[in-house]
Amino acid sequence: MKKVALITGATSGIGKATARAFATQKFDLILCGRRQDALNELKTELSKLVSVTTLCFDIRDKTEVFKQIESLPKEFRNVDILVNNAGNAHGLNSIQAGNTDDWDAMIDINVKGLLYVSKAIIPGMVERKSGHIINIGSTAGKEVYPNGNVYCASKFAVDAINQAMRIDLNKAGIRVGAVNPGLTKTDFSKVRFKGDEERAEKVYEGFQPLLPEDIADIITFVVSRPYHVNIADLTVMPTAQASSTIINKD
Ligand code: 8X3
Repeated sequence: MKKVALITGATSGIGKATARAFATQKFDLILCGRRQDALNELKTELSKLVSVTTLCFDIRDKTEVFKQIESLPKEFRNVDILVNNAGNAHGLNSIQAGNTDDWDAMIDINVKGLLYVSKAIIPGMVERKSGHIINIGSTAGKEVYPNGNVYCASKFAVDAINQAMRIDLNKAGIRVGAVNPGLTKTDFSKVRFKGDEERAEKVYEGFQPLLPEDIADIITFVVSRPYHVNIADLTVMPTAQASSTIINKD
């Protein structure tokens, strides 16, 4: 049977790679993001393989999240797979030097935005007693590292929400699991360092980081297990990474 997948943060990085991987699995796609032009571009590419619709909104905007998801055309309303991917880091400063706007952005996007989207999708899954939620966490949600403070806190929250969803949705028969990537070469560090490409590049120098396609491949594996198999929590790092602070660089 045809499956419908909704991916947040679908216009770049892990979200975009996951959209491409899901299209090869013949999942119909709801691509969510903040840039309509980038959404349109990906829609044009993937429409050759599957049915695609786009929703352009900022997951920080609670009203907009519900409005957009409620506006889905009938054939996309029954979401089988929700990939809570949208999230980012802003700044890498000590707690005493942290910028409160950065803190707001990380909590609003990584935690509250994830909750709003989930809240809009979960009732349908509960009604149908079927669905799969993949929460994209991070190694930063398993281990706090220097200057990671609020970003780590937001990803620890994702870890807690992932566990909580699994408990609360247990009776509804819904699969819930997290994929927690370590260092992955996306725009993540460019966003964290506010467009400073040189500094961002340095994060991934001297070793082979994960690529978004590596994570997309794993997400595809997770969602394609038989329905009685729920991969609850999966952490993946580059071979060169042993922890958030131990990286084998040339
Ligand atoms: C991305 C991994 O180590 O840059 O969430 O925080 S890390």
